[in-house]
Amino acid sequence: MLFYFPRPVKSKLILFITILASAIQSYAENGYDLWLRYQKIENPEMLAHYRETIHSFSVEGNSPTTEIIKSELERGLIGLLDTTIKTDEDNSSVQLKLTRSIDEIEGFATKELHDEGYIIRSSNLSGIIIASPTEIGLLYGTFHFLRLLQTQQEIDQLNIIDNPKVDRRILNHWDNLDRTSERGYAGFSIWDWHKLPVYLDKRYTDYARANASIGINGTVLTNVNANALILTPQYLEKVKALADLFRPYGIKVYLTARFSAPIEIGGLETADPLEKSVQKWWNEKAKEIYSYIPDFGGFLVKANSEGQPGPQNYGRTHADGANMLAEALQPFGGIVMWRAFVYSNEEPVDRAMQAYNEFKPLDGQFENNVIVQVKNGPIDFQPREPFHPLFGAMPQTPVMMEFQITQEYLGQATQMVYLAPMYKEVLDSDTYAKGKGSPVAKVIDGSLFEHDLNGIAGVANIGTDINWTGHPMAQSNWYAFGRLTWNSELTARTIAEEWVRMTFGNEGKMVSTICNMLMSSWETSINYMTPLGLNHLMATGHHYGPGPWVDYLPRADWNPTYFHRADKEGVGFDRTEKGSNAVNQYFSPLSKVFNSRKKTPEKFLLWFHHVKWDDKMKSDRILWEELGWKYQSGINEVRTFIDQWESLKGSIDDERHQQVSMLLQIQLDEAIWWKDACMTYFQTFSEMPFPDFMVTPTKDLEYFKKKEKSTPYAPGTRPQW
Ligand code: GCV
Repeated sequence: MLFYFPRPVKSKLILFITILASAIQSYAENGYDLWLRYQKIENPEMLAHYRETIHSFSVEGNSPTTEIIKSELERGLIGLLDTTIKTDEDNSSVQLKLTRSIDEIEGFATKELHDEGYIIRSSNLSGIIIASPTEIGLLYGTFHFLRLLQTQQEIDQLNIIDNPKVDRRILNHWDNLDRTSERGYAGFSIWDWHKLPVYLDKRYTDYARANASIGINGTVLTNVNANALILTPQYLEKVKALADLFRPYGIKVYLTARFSAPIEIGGLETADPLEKSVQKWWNEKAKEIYSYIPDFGGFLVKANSEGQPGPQNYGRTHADGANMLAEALQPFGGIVMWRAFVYSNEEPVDRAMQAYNEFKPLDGQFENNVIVQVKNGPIDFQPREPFHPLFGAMPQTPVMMEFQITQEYLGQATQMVYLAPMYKEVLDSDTYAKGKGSPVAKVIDGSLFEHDLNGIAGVANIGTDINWTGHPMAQSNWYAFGRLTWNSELTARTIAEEWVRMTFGNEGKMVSTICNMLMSSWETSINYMTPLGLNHLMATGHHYGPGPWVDYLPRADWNPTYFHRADKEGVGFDRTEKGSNAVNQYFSPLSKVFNSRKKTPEKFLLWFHHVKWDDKMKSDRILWEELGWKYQSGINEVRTFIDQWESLKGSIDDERHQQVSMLLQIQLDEAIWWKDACMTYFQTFSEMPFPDFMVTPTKDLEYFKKKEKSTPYAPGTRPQW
């Protein structure tokens, strides 16, 4: 059909199209594209150089994964170079070649490459070559190459060999079947179970693509507080639809297994792992799952923890439970990730010690396809924790890391807190398990105790919000988690810089300003929430805002008062030999360092010591003043973020600039709330005046106690609580 527009209509139409185009332009900056925006290279010389170097590419092979590679390269190169790119099928004159024929690469030994690894080489004669033994490796190499362009790197002398340090790089979604997301702050779960398996939301592909771009190769779709229904045929069909979609991106699907599933969906009377009927049920269930999903990754299990059923309900051990599931999965190559996040109500022992006490004696008793998943610290994803003493303590058992990407205790989706420095602090911590030079990173990549099974999990911060993560800056945590799971040696700053360049652009001042903000944001948040080793001071249930006075919960160790132990004398949990003796769960010399008031780094002081209010700190201030100093510095630092961000107005699209501005204002209000509430509360013990340098709270304690109760609908709350 042909339309004819008279002249004035035509020019109006052109105007309309122009307006529409610019509207689309600003819509495109709503954050949905994450770090894969592929905007045209800003630097004209770089652009010219890249255009000259790459105007055609070829990809060996013809499979769903190679199709993804081709379309990613086309999308990336056309976007970044704003020019036409040829896909050269006959392979003759291409400048960018992707191949699996590694043997042909001169001076290179195939054994240098892991299955998912790749090389990227450039030479004047033959252009650029990306090679890997697998198609997934080629996909990773593709994203790496595009990242080089996105961050405007030189590509003339490339000689990159890149292998993942950890094999299982997994997101854990705490997503429920009703689409709520436990500790999720970015809307609802992206899994639309109701419409699956027929309706495949475009988000699923975009999710897989984003994950592949940072090397994530596994996803646990469901909450560890599990629902057995996910294991029924009706749901397995839905899981299969997702697994089929994720497969060409190298992503395996895993599920959470509710330990009592044989009773709930199997009609058995028991879930006792030593019962033959129960074992048979799981064996058949595993077989059934693999009939839907031949490359199913395995189970993640939370058992006998926070009310979840488990082997101890039948007087059995965690090893008995894990091994039963492991045996069911063994014929198919699946694994069990058994969580060590356990603590008991009946146990009078320091909560920080319970997981170690429970699991260490089980070392060596697990089947070889079981890996114990341990949170980064011994309590529960607090703003800062010393590393979990189980890292290094179970030499005969593979142990994997569980980080939290979603910011349950770290400002949720209203605060900018870049977590890579925290991940790094933990990964780089020396456990001394085999003497000096035994960092956590080496425990979890399997190299310290020579385990082939190894992994890192991160509790996802992804939801239905248009920008995926709620806070635009929280995308950096998803990105950083992926990059560090691939290579724990990258620095937090390097990762921040990559992310900023790809997410906002390459302009120098903007890059350094945002990187500076990100890099100090974690320490800042600790300062205004839980300085000097304090922890778990959050309000109850949703953990949003301060509630250090909470002492009425049914379990002692759910109450903030249990964790800070403030009294007239001082504050902090005595975990020294004279106290709970948790220090002795660490190897020497750490146990000695943590046992000593003087040697313990001040960042962990109140974690390990009960310290007098008037005790002198390194700064020469007394503890009470130091607390005030930290809280006030946190606030001052947020004010600096606001100024820094304001200085970038005009260099970032208005939409995201405004969003972050508004959120920084909320962050400032929340920081002040934290300082005022905590200092007012702790003053009832210290009975000392607020220090001069601290802005005096204008409200009394009753006000803050009421305020804590005024947010019953804060997001992310456990639906059952
Ligand atoms: C999934 C903390 C969280 C819970 C979470 C639990 C866990 O207690 O508040 O929401 O439950 O950790 O990791 O199992």
